Amino acid sequence: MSGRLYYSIRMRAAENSVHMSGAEGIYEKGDILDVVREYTGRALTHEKGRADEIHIAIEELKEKPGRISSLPLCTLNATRPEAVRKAAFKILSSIGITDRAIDEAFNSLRMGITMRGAMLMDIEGVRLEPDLLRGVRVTRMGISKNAEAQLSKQLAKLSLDNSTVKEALILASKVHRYPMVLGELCISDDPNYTTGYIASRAYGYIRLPHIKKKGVPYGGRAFFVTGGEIKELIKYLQMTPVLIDKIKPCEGMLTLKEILERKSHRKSRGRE
Ligand code: WAQ
Ligand code: MG
Repeated sequence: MSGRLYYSIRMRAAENSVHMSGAEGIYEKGDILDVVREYTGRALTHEKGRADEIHIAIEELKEKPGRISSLPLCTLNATRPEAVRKAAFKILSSIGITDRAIDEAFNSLRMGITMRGAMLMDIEGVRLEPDLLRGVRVTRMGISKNAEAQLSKQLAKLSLDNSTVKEALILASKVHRYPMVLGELCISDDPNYTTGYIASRAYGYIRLPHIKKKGVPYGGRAFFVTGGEIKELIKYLQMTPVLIDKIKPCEGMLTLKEILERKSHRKSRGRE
């Protein structure tokens, strides 16, 4: 192992004190100046408006980032919102999450309150995070240059090579490394972005088109967790640096049936 230093660089921008955009990654020392320039540019030219406040944090990591693979990605082939929701239920309940918890997650994400972080929910739908308004922010994750190039190449074939998909996949790949996390439901808070996802180790990252109606300005994330120490989980999500350096396959559209069959294949191969 080399003694290279790594840095977590995080940006958040606001207009009139309202959060507008954010970005983060893990980088080597030689990249810092370029990344700061790129993040600043992003904040100044965001489609939602012009930031009047930009915060950039650069932090030397005291702990070497753990290297992990991305989750495999696919898109559920369904167009009717009702069918998409049903599929999400089927997939999440097959990994042990109760319908009650899934209902609770969907309902909370539709309440119209946008949290900064994610809800933590046990498999019965009971909320576990200490701050119910803020939720838990996942930070200190990134992707190596090589892996990012590979990911871009795979996503480009699916016309999905954009920062929304990449950042969500990177976040989910960190979250689902932790054995206590069984599954996740995510709906964007961007009114024009109607594709969400569910993620799990068992099935990977499954994009859900039409999970919300156009124009809805709120969304959120729910992590379904089981067993173990919540404090340790939160510490991992917030503090443990993780760097993606290997990309699992990114596929196009799959039907619910194909997705459900995948799980048994993965299992019988001893998974991943
Ligand atoms: N940690 C925990 N929760 C977060 C974080 C974070 N770092 N960032 C956002 N959230 C929560 C917060 O409640 C947001 O309102 C909500 O998630 C949605 O965040 O493959 O863009 O950044 O095409 O709007 C899905 C991509 C995009 C699907 C999700 O989420 C695809 C997205 P957003
Ligand atoms: Mg957003």
